Amino acid sequence: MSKEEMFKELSDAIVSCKQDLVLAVIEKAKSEGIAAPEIIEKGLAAGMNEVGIMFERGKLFLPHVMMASGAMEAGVKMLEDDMPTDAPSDKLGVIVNGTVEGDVHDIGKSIVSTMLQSSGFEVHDIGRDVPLQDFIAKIKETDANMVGMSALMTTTMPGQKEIIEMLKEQGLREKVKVMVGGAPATQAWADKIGADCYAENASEAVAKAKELLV
Ligand code: HCB
Repeated sequence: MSKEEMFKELSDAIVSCKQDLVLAVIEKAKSEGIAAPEIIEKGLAAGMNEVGIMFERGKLFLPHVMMASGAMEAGVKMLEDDMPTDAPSDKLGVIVNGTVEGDVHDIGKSIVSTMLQSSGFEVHDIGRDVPLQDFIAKIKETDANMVGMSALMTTTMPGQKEIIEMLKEQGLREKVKVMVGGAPATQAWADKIGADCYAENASEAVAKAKELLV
């Protein structure tokens, strides 16, 4: 089976919520030497994106999305220990990453945290549905030089803007780089609210964090 066929099988297993099959295909992909980040992005996340499209078109309903999410989370967990450990001995930067208040979506945010961590950043993942002031508190507590904010809903995106305003009010904006992510975010949104960067996926989040901090 080619790499592409394996990614397709994995993506289809997510769409059909077959957790056992997801884990079996991951095992197969690992034994073929495929890197964990590639399995996550091209297999698992691709499947989850497909679920998103079908949900948006009304072709499947929330319980299905929840089951697919469960299969995705189990897959990511299985790959955690296989994330690359080519991190330099000195940390590249300190990043607080979380999903903004009112928003429980955290699959993508958690993948981003894992990938940033395995690339050499000290990451403080503060979870999902995080009160906006908690982002600021964590930035202060950890002396972070970057914040990543995830928002998956148009209704919660304004929280990203508010955090930027709070950073300005507290005199922290010059010191802390800001990254925004989540399906409805775009480069235009990042520009509009004055973020330093927008990351479409986890690999891009790592590349942009390196560009800004290293
Ligand atoms: Co949810 N949901 N959902 N949902 N959900 C969305 C987001 C909609 C777009 C679907 C739709 O209706 N079209 C929609 C939002 C519409 C809007 O904008 N207003 C929606 C809705 C409405 C809801 C509920 C309100 C549904 C309800 O209860 N009636 C409810 C939300 C309640 C709340 O938050 N208060 C809800 C619940 C759920 C779950 C629980 C069933 C489940 C989430 C499980 C979990 O996360 N633990 C869920 C899911 C899975 C989705 C979809 C189908 C997929 C999201 C996902 O995991 N994608 C999503 C549809 C979609 O996004 N198109 C749908 C896969 C990951 C890998 O992609 O985009 O999250 P990602 O992350 C990428 C990328 O954005 C970037 O890198 C990641 C990795 O590649 N990135 C960052 C993300 N965060 C970053 C942070 C950084 O610092 C940097 C980069």
